[in-house]
Amino acid sequence: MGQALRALHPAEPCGDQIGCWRTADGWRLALADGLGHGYEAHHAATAAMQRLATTAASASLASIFADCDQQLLHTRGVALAVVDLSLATAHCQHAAVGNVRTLLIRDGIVSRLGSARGIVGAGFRGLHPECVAIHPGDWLVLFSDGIRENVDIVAALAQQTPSDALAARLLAQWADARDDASLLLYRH
Ligand SMILES: [Mn+2]
Repeated sequence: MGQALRALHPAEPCGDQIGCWRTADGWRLALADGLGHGYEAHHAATAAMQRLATTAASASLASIFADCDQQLLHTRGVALAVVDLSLATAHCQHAAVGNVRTLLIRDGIVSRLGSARGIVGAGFRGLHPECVAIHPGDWLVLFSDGIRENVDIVAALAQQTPSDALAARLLAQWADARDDASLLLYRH
């Protein structure tokens, strides 16, 4: 596991937030991008993480997203991706709303998991939770739209193991100069 956040303006809190929690049989990973940047974005993203931290891992992603949508009604709202990984079944459940990315990288092949249209906290449509198998050596890579779309993630992760230092180094290379940025790396 590795993670990094970078606020657009060093004097402001980061409007992107990452969560990693150990669950009964695996991990919950989440990345939220509060709309815009600065204090209001930070507040919304932090509220999403607090909600996810206290929601049972057994709850379905559909109910978790519906709950977060209600809880964030009075915030700016967030784009949000959540992965619930079961080590027992070697599968993960994934769902996302808005402009955040989740990639599954296997043997150098990138699969992009789906994200519904909308904003958590202001409504969304077409949430599509997916269940995908995870194999030894697979990477899950979550990042916000503060990272440029055209970066060569496969090459950057070759021969690497995930760490906060690696995430920080890649974020420094890839972060856009116009937004907060965040990157979460997991290797199975
Ligand atoms: Mn953003």
